Amino acid sequence: MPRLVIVSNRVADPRRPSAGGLAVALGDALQGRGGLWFGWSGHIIREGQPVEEALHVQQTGSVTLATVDLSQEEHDGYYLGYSNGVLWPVFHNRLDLADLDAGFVGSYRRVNQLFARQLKALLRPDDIVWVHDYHLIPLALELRTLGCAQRMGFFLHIPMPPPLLLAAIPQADWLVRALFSYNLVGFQSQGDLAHFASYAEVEAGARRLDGQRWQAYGRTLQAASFPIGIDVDDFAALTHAAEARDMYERMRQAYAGRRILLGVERLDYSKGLPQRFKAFAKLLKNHPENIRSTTLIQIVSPSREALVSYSGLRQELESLTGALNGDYGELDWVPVRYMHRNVARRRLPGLYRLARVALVTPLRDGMNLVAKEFIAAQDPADPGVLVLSRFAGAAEQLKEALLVNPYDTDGTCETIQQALHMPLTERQRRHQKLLERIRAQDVHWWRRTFLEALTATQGDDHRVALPSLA
Ligand code: ADQ
Repeated sequence: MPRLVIVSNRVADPRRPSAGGLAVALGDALQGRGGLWFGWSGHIIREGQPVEEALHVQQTGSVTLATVDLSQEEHDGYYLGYSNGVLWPVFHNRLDLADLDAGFVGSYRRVNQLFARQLKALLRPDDIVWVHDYHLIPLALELRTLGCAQRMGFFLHIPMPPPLLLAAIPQADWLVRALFSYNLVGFQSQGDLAHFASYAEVEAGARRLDGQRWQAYGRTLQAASFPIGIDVDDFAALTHAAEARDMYERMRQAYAGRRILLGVERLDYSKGLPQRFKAFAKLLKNHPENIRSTTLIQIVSPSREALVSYSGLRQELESLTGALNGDYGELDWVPVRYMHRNVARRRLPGLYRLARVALVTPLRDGMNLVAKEFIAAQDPADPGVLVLSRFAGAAEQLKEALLVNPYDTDGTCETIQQALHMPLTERQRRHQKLLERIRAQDVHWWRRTFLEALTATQGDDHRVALPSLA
């Protein structure tokens, strides 16, 4: 079996207890066949440090972890500037937040070239290369330019925007050309695939060969949807372990007799947090029986705080929390418990299990794994209800959730009320179906089907001319 090479912006040591489901699943694949995981170390090069010191290679069992340091300028332009200041907002439909003309693309391209040079030296001819996410769209293009002919696949973890939104990025054509340097491109949903196909055909003149293959720029590309999942059994086991049970018991006592609405996510404007708080305020106003009997627990993990759009959001949430608690709070009850920090991964399932309703209401999301973790952590005899945004990739699969439009605060408020009062038999029926769905397409299924499809892609002339940067 050929060696597997995974490339992602950050490299996780899969054996660390803090590693999430994705790191563990990718780590399993690497352990199983031997492999290399390559990415940014998370460190910035010290001033005056020689560049050749910036590659770190570490062997753990049959897996090699290779990481590269970046300079401050590279990090700011590639990571904060282009990846998170241009691609992230546009791909999440937030053109208004995108810094389109700040010139970050130069650093983005230089870091992808640096990764390509460093990685090329470590590659073997029959390796299979699997690149992850928007930070590294042009990596295959840069590797091909250096003469690398290995089979290469790319998975986009975030949504693909509609063609006319993508077209607003001055380098949109270059990005799509770069995708054609891969043999296989995977998206989270059919909707994302349709957006890509439409851009490729209408804007880039690609010819569709069949349901999954397109021809453009002298290359043939296969593209399909591979919805990512979680390790359901592992998450269910975590739910029954000591830390999660302890969390469940402590919270059950602290919130005795109250129904919990729960939100858990990174602090990000794509997650629809202000809209959620407003829907909750409406719930208290329009359905006052929830006063004193219902609490919203919102846990937000710190994220990308160097960007203004993120620090502004933090202030907005703190102000909404203050207003809600000031308007509705009682001496012995606060409507919103807001926490800006991480919860230990092993304790999180206890919180999911306690919640009567999970609010997963992003304005846009590639998939959303919190929705799937919530389902896996429920007691099948007395399960909670999932309120899910129709704009999360997960909504394509999780049809038995209560789907909402998070921009519609009245509609979301009424759906939360419905979730809080859903009869037990309906909760059980919906949960059983949702559990079947996340089991059928779990993270192992995702990894297997992607790698099988990549391995089966037809050979192509892997050397493409470097398209000029628009
Ligand atoms: P994210 O945007 O980070 O991922 P998500 O899929 O929800 O979003 O994954 C978040 C993970 O972090 C979950 O495992 C969750 O448990 C954990 N987490 C979040 N907040 C936490 C907190 N406060 N404390 C502890 N843990 C917390 C991107 C895309 C998604 C896509 C994934 C995977 O944006 O759409 O589903 O990649 O492809």
